[in-house]
Amino acid sequence: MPATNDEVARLLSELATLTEIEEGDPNSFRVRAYQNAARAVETLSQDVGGMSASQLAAQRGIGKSTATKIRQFVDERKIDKLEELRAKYPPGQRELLRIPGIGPKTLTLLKEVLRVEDLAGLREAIQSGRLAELPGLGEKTAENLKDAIERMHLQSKTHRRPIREVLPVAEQLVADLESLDAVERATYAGSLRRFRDTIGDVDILVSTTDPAPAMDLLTGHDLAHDVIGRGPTKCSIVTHDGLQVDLRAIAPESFGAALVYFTGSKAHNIVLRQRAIERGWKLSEYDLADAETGGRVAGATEDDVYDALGMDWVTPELREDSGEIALADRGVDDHRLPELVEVGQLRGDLHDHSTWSGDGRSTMEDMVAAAAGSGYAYFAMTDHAEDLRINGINRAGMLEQRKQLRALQEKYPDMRLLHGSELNIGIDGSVDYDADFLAGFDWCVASVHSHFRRPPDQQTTRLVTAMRNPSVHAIGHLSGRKIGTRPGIEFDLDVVLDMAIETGTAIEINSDLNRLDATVEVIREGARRGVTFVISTDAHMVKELDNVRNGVRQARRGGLPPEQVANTWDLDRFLAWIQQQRSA
Ligand code: DGT
Ligand code: CA
Ligand code: CA
Ligand code: ZN
Repeated sequence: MPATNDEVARLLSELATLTEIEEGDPNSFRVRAYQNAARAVETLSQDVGGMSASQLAAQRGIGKSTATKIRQFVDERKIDKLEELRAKYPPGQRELLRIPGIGPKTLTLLKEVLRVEDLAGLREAIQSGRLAELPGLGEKTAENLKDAIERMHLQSKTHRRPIREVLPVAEQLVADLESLDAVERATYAGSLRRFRDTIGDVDILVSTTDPAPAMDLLTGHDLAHDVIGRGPTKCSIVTHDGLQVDLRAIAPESFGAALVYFTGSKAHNIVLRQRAIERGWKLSEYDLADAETGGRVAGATEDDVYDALGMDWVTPELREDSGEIALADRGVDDHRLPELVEVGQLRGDLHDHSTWSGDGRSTMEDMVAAAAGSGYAYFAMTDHAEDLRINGINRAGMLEQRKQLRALQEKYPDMRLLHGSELNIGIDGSVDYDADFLAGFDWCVASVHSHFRRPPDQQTTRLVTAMRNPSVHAIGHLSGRKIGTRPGIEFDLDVVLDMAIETGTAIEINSDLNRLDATVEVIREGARRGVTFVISTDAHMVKELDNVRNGVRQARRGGLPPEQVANTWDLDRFLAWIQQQRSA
């Protein structure tokens, strides 16, 4: 398995995190060097696997010593320094860093003075009052930590982590397993396949008649910190940062039944099993079979299983027992699962950044070229507006960017380039620039980037005011949440969705895995009321244009049909809709 750039970037980030713990200083030279290198590798257009140490070191952001480490990983699939740090800071201890208020310094203090090396130890130290006695901590800090632990649900054994941290790992393991000759098919199941915001553990299934190579691969994988169980057809590992991965080998004739079983949800499965019983059958992870004779009814594919149960196949994103069963049931009159939006239906991306705003990582030219490569019919460049202090573009900058984008348009006769901006919704609902200047943009997304902790009625007014602005075509990442780290703003959903319909403003489904915003609840309700959505990437570099597949899965969880996604519309209809919004 050749090392991929993403994989190397992740290892370098891990190295940065561990070095930060080791040195107790986020600004240490080494920490910065690893972070810069991770970013450089992420945006590299060549494969690191084919580059020599000196070629690597010649890249901006990659130093000589880091280049050597990357080469070592490419050649040996390990980095000595990383192994050393991983051994020193096991998953239980690293987990403590997730708790707001615990940085590298406190972590070291906890370990050296109190011998606290995991969550259980920390809770004990808070409980017994030992923590409050630590120099520089005190009662107040102990109380805050206790609160933080509760708020993050870290107190339960089933501590969940944001999908952002899990999906890339699962995708890599699945790709590695799939590359084995003995494996016919590998896929992840469970909550990840249902695309939940947070994930307990990863469940991977492989279809094979020869399980050993797959078991060997996972238990010996360089992501595995510890093997917590291994049998002939089943094994479990814990990764270096504490994520559990379960692997099950399934005989091909049972693969469909196993996929249904392990995808869940539990609630969805219970209803399926009930339907099987009503028919005199038994549904298990092996097959759907006659309850008396054991004769097999179905099992090889999910389609077969649902079909035998008198149902249409249900997309994994909907398997939550929240109405999908009745919609899939062929025994119900007028049953019909909604037609759900698919990646291939999207004709444009409407929220994209470039190096024109400070946090963009690819040039406008590269972003546009990549979008054209995806076959899009339209593409909006929406760099940050001036009110965003660190990153925003002032008027002169915007006009210059517009000029350059118009010039670029000539190279792309088949893709309409829209000059836009991501505006900032101020505390009172106002946005950047003035009405005249705003009218010069082709397309604007407006988003909340500040003041997250105001009362709901104030946030509702804020959103409604922004929607009334004729230059605002869509509201970006509606809640502003960051999954697992920042709760979103609270607002009155009824009022906001009514206003979306009244003003014709679209609600964005942001494809960034950190965000996945609008939330499923918003999409579900918006789909029901006929609100128009857009699915956008909010890409800050070329690679992130691919994130659209995540936004689509989020939309599918909310049951959203393509008709209600404005960027599935053809160019003419899309442009006519923008015009209409302006004049409304
Ligand atoms: P998670 O890991 O907590 O994010 O959520 P899931 O849904 O991945 O749950 P997990 O890992 O416990 O189990 C994976 C799937 O396996 C689950 O969605 C349904 C199925 N499953 C697990 N345990 C049971 C069970 O006791 N009964 C039934 N019917 N299904 C189960
Ligand atoms: Ca799971
Ligand atoms: Ca599991
Ligand atoms: Zn953005």
